[in-house]
Amino acid sequence: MVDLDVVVVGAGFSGVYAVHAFRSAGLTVRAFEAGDGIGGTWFWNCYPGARCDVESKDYSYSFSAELEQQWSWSERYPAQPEILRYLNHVADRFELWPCIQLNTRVTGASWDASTQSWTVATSDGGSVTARYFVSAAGCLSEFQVPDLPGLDSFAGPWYHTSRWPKEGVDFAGKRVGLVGTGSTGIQLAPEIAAVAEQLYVFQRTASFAVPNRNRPWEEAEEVAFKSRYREYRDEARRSFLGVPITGTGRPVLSEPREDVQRLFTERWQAGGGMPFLGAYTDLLVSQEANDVVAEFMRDRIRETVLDQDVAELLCPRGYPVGAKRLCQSDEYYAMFNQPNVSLVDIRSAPIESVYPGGVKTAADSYELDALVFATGFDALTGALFAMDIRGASGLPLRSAWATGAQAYLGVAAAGFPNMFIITGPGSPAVFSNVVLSIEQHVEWVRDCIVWLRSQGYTTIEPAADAQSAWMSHVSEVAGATLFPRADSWYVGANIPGKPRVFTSYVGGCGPYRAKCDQVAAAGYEGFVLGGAAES
Ligand code: N01
Repeated sequence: MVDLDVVVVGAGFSGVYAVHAFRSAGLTVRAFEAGDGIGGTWFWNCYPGARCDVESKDYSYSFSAELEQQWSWSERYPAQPEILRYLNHVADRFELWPCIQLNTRVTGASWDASTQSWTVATSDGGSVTARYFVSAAGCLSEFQVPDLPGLDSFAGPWYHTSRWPKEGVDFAGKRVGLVGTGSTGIQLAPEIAAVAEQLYVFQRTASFAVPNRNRPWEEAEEVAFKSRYREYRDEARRSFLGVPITGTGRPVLSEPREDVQRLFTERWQAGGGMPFLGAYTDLLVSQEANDVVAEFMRDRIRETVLDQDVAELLCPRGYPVGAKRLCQSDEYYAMFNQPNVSLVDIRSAPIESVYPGGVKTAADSYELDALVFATGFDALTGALFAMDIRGASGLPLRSAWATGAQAYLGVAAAGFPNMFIITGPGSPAVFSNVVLSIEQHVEWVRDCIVWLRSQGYTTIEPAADAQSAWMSHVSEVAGATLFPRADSWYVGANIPGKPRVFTSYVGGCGPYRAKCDQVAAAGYEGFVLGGAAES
């Protein structure tokens, strides 16, 4: 006898919904969560300024019409504390707590062919067996700190944004160094600059950022929007990004220049990244088209930042807009006009070491009281590899994916029976409104398990040829776009030694959903199904 039908790893947006969906389908389920609260990304990344760049009305569950009608978001873009409150509300409302074990990290999971079950080991020394093992550990969970010589000798405190102290940090009157200028660094920097004596922003690569134009969500607007929430969700499910976006439907290169300037200006004023890059059909597939939007954005930096040398350094070059995640901020560029903020170019003069009093680059030394790393994550595979996952014949997942992650439809891996990955490599998750993708994945996995039981099957795993055909398709679709053309976490370039592979599906949420539905309707085509368990 196995202990449970399903073990879920993690209790972020994926794990919380997985618990609800599986339990509602009559399955016994337990989610293990390493943190002392639920929320995943939104639990750990509690640095000042943390805010989602997808609008609240989209970045929320759609599975319950009552939930979406009764919950009120206060702002256009939700801040981290509000998202955390929302997830806790969901866990209370649907009484999920009995199925969630906090303060417990999953350390390993191994497949036992004789019992057709997974044995899952946890950090408290315990273990449970389950028919299915579902990772909801997230794509951006394993944080990375650069291996800087001398970091241990630093006399002041240092922080990574993804492990921010819950009690907060007081930078008042301090000289602070911030390493990393991606989405996280850009959100955090103005918050530090508002209180610190001096902020040094150590920039290796300049990022493109569009304005948020965040604002309160007015009651009248909310009421009007909620009157057609269901239709809107349906549109979102069929859309490319998981958010309905209206573009011109035309390539930028065929448009009169004045029209392009006018439309980009309108969208810049309105704020938000998705409407901006969705304005024309060729921005993410043609370098020449992308250059048009890139130059528009560089002009906005030049007109915002007073010191033109600093502005030029902040102008991103050498990769297409959107090939690194497009950042959003209303304050970042203007912050460089403050006298207490300095931009340090560590591309031309890299950080060489950390000493007790600060940071030394190839060009200069910077006296610091505190150091902050907004240096990102070992994305997509990091959290999976952090567990010792062993499939059929004891094969470690790490070995199976040594040359790059492989997953059929982004949800299951050959050689790992009865294992599912929510937002896995090969899925559109990180290129979409991830909450909508999570719901689609979880519901697909739930329906699959329910169907297997109804048909008397006890095992499922992808056929190797179906998996490689899917990953070839993923790669082919990506190759027709500009997405793989930057050194980003999308391709693993931020982690020394990681194979450079673009493993996200950029063919759109709607087409992806249709493909998953078609596979299910054909009796889980491309999967190998096994018969009755021995015990
Ligand atoms: O991480 P990143 P992030 N020395 O990898 C620099 C999501 N997110 O935490 O570009 C010096 O994007 C690195 O420089 P470079 C979102 O999906 C969403 O900011 O490698 N610098 C870069 O500047 C996002 O994409 C939201 O040259 C080093 C930065 O650190 C993802 O999380 C908010 C370095 C890392 O940027 C990750 O974002 C926040 C080194 N050794 C995050 N190593 C919203 O919803 C790295 N860097 C708004």
